[in-house]
Amino acid sequence: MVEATQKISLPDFPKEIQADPHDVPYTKEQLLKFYWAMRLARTFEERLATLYRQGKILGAVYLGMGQEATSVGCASLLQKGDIFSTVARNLSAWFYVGVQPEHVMARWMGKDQPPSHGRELGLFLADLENYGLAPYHNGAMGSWIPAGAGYALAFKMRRQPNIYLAFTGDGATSPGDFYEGLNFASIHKLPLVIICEVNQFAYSTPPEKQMPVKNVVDRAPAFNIYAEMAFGNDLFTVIETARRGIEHARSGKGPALIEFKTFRQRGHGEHDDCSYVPEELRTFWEERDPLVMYHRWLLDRAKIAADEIDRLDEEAVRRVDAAIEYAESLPYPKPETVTDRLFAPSPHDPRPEDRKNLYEPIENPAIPSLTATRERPTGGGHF
Ligand SMILES: Cc1ncc(C[n+]2csc(CCOP(=O)(O)OP(=O)(O)O)c2C)c(N)n1
Ligand SMILES: [Mg+2]
Repeated sequence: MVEATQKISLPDFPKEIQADPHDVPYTKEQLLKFYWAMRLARTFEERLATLYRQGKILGAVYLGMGQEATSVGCASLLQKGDIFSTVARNLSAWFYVGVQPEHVMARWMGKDQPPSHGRELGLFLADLENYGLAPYHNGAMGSWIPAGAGYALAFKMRRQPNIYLAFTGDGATSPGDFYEGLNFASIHKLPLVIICEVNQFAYSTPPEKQMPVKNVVDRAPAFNIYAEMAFGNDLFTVIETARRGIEHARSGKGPALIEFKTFRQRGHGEHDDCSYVPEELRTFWEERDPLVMYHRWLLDRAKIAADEIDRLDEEAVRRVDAAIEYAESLPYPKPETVTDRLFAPSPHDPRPEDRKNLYEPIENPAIPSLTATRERPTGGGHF
């Protein structure tokens, strides 16, 4: 842990978005679409934090507040057929591509809804068919990098002009999967783009305690790949930086590692009080809140009328209210379906008529059934 009194060095990032509105190639509708995804995610997560404290969420809650510009900027560059995977901090990317808040809220509440039917909460959205989001692999940090290399290999073998974009954290650049995945992707020149959000912590560990190099891009020479680093809270800096990496990968030149410096405004999860975050660091980054910076840029530089933006703010509150109402109205999955869709049929499965004779019913199960969650004020474990 960093001692609160320790002297910290802060980067030289501006408090304002730099782009000149005349140089930005977007219509007003597009500018407001960026804002909407960021705003909706922020409002959603603020409410989610409250719902967690009210015991209405099953399991732990992980939020991406403060990292919305990286998510939205990168998601805006995806093309049809591209696949991306997210970890805990990319809700605004999901909203940008059209995921509905009702759907995400129902997942956090563990309700009986496709595709997971309460099996996996809101942390990892997996919906390949509708949104091009990869089916989530597992919770092992960095596992999405070799898995992403596999998707990218499939694109290459099929001569499909698509990329696999994996959002990842700074902590996830230390486990072995990161090295194996990027090594393989580089050798085969695969269209894999890693967006690494350096949000200053992995749990409570700052980068200097888990990396022998200063920046994640310093790891890139080991793979001989394209790498670039930029400020992650300026939406247009994100878009321009990520665009170069994505074009590199899409044009068949091999993987790209893009590092964005940003800040995790909340704890690792909502169970974490962040007492290890030095005040000076928090203040520095909160003065560079990506949503606030973009809001100011829209008003002051792009001259968007305040009431147009206010309307979106109000609409976000309404959408989140509706999402909560919808999610609360759904049932929990039935306990007897607990193993449904978990196992593929096997030729060695017992015949249905033999099944009941194999095991005695369990009288006092060690793991309470899903119905018992009602008695638990807060659920689940943390990881
Ligand atoms: C291989 C492995 N080791 C440890 C963990 C436990 N774990 C989950 S998230 C996390 C920290 C992730 O930090 P980072 O990659 O920086 O992402 P962030 O949470 O900051 O977005 C750890 C250590 C894990 N899931 N997998
Ligand atoms: Mg991190």
